[in-house]
Amino acid sequence: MKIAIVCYPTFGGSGVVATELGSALAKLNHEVHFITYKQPVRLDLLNPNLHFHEVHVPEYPLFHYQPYELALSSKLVDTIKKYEIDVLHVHYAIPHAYAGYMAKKMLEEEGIFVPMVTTLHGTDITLVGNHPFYKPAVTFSINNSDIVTSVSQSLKDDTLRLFDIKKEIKVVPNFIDVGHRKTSFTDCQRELMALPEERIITHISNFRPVKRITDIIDIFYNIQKKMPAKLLMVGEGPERKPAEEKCKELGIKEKVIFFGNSNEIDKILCFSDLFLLPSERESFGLAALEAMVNRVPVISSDAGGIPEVNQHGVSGYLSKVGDVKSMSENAIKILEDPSRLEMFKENAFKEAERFDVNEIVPKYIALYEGALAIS
Ligand code: GMT
Repeated sequence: MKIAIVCYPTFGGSGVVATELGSALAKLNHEVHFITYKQPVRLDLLNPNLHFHEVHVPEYPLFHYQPYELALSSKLVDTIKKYEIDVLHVHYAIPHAYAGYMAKKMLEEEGIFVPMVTTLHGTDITLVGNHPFYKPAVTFSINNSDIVTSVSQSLKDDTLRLFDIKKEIKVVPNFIDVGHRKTSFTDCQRELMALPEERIITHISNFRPVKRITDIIDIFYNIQKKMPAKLLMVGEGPERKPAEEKCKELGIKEKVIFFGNSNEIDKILCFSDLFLLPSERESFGLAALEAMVNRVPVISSDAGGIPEVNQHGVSGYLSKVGDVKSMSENAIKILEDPSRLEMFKENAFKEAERFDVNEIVPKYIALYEGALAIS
C-alpha cells in the first residue's frame, strides 16, 4: 500500500507514534510518505520505503497569520496525485483532519478518491479541540473522516462526551517496539549520572502545565529525604523555568538535572529506577509505556488513559491527580526495597509487551484495507 502520513514533527507523543507507525509500515514493505512542515524528530529516512515531503508556507506580509492548513491541503493534493497514494492517515485532529478533508474534496473533483483515517491523540480533543473556536471544525472533520481511531478507550469516551460524533471510533492503542529493546545493546553508563547508592528518578514530557511539573519536584523532594536520589528531567516547555526555580528554593538543585529535549530516551531510561507521570490529563501516556519497556516502573496519576497502560500494584502505582503524598509514599515503597524494585521492573516490562508493535500495527493495516474496500 502507499500511505501518506500527516503529523506534528516535534517532540510529543502524537508525532512519535506517527513516526514509529510509518517506520513499521515501511519495514513491512509499504510505501510511506510523511507530509509535514519539518522532518519528524524520530524519523530515520534510511529505509527506501520512507519519504518526507516538507510543507512550505510562503511568508506574505498581508497575512497576519500564515495559512498552514491551505499549504498543507495543497501539498497533500500534489503528493497524493504524484505518488498515487492509496490511504491518507492524519494524526491529531487540528488542523490535520480539517486540511485532509479539504484535500480529499479537491481530489474528488478530479475523480480521485482517497480514504482518510484520522487518529485522535488527546489534547486535540480534551484541551484545544474542545475550545468553542475550534469545536465545530473538529466535530466536522471527525464526522467526515472515513475511519476514526483513538489511542485509548478513555479518549474515545471523552470524544463521545465532548463532541456530537456520528462516526464509530475504533480504539487502537499506542505501541512500542519491544523486540528492539530486547536485542539492542545499550551501554547504560549509569555511573555518569549518579553514585551507585543513588536511585535515579526520571520524567520526560513537553513540560506543559497539564504535566503538573511542580508535583514531580514535590514527589522527588519527599523521596530524597528518605534515600540518596537524583531526578532527571527530560524535555522542554513552559514549566521548565518555574521547576528550576523551585528546585533552587527547596535546596535540591544539585540533585536535579534538566536535560532539555533528547533523542536518547532509551539510554536515559536504561539507567532509571522510577518514572514519574502525575499528569492532569493524559489520553494514553506514551512516555510511561516507553519507561515500562525499558523496565522502569511508573508512579502516575490515574488521569485519562493512564490506567489502561500502568497497572496499579503491578507495573507501578496510580493515585488521584494532585495527591503528591500518595505518589511519594508509593515511590518510596518501590525504591526502598531492592527485591520489590526488581519485581516492579520485570512487571513493567511484561505489561509493556501488551503494546508490542507486532500486535498493534496490523490493526492499522486492517483499517487501511477496510477503508480501501469501501472506496
Ligand atoms: O502529552 C502531550 O502534551 C503531547 C501530546 C501530543 O499531541 O503529542 O500527547 C498526546 O498524544 C500522545 C500519543 O498518543 C499520548 O500518549 C499523550 O497521552 C497525549 N497527551 C495528552 O493527552 C495530554
